[in-house]
Amino acid sequence: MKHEFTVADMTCGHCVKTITTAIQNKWPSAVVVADTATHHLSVNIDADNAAVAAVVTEEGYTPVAA
Ligand SMILES: [Cu+2]
Repeated sequence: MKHEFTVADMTCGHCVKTITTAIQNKWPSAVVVADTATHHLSVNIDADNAAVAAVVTEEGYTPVAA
């Protein structure tokens, strides 16, 4: 299942690495695609949308369902 978010405060490669690592620590098989230009985050994993958003929020970012 694909989860799409806009993360306005995901602005550089460091942000992408932090978010990707946190998601893959929780779901090792998650496919994460992030674009700092559009602030778009796509996470392909069989999990609850809110659970994915919570992991991103825990890292200090602000995901909005897109
Ligand atoms: Cu950054």
